[in-house]
Amino acid sequence: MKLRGNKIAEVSALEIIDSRGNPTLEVTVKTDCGIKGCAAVPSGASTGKFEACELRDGGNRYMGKGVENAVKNVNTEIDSILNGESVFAQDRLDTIMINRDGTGNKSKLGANAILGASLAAAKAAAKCIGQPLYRYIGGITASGLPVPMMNILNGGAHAANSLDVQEFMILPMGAASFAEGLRWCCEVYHTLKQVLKEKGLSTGVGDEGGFAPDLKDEEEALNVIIEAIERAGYRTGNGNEFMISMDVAASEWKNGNRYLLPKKKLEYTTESLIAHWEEIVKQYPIYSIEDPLDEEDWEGWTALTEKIGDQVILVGDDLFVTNPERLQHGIRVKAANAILIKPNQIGSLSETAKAIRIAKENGYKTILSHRSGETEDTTIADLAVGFGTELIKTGAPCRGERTAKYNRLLRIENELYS
Ligand code: 2PG
Ligand code: MG
Repeated sequence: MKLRGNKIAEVSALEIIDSRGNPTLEVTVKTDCGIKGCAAVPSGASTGKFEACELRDGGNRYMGKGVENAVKNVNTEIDSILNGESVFAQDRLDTIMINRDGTGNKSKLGANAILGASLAAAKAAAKCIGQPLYRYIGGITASGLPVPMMNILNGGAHAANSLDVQEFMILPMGAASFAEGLRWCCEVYHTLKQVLKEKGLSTGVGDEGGFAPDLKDEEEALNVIIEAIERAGYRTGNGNEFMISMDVAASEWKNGNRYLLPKKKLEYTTESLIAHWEEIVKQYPIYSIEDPLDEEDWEGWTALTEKIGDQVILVGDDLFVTNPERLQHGIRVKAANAILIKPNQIGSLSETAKAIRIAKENGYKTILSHRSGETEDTTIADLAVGFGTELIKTGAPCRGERTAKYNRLLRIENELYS
């Protein structure tokens, strides 16, 4: 069967701004019958060393962060090499762009340029068959909603406060539906605001919409979160309504062969940091810890996974950077038991799909994730449902670029089950 209008007629890009006021790309793929797919590319702050290259212009414009060169690469090279190709041939489209780029990290065309075109092509393909993106990606298997890992306290590189751990998240594990879980989380978020106010602490928010008060350390942060959960009428712990997760982003702490907490100026060795996480897991209802160690500390990761990997989910973000090869290495050395999936870390939809497939085949949990710099684009909500990732990390119920994803998931759930 020949599908009408599935050939790419034009790929174009526009420089837009993200939630931190930095420029990024919005890419549009137009087919020969005028169907358009459009995707905007997010951007991280605590980026992994092994991520694909986000092409930035340098110079004075936008403090060096302009993406005019990446836009030009889309409008010229990518437009010409994808012209006439089918939007349904996702693997082929991505391979054509990767080969033309020719570098190991997409630094010539820019991973931001390639990913934008890759996602926009998939969105155009979905439109060509009159289906939402999650259905195009997942077919009949796209049937479950991810559990939200809702960020409610920000620290680290995402906030100008005293907390060294980057993110504290709540997980409504006991909820019967996505909508119910989201409601519980919002109730806890509001209650936390009240708790912080009563303690005379700031209720200003960080980059991902979580509050950013000056708290002493992660223990104090976990205590105020538990207080908020209980005051909102819920319980924490296995089998109860809520569990808690942290993203340490420990690569930001690495200093030579030690860990130095940049704000508290506390120092750890790999061994003492492992002992610290063992203690935290013993004392608190922790579901997962993301990047508890540095992205190059493979031996530490293996030791930590061996010690507490049967009690807690250990998530590799900067460690794996959504890269199938780094994930395969991690599986071989038994490092971590979950992977954070950020399409812009690797720079194409096909490679993102491959990382998810490998993770699932090896029993690693998968978490679709936003970046700290986001736009109103909601593609990751559809990817989470389409690929069937167990979890999604997309910030607080605050700031439009975060709520856009939650609202998209509510609409998908409504479409599937109402
Ligand atoms: C992370 C992300 C998203 P950034 O570390 O997991 O929360 O942050 O986009 O700054 O890398
Ligand atoms: Mg992270």
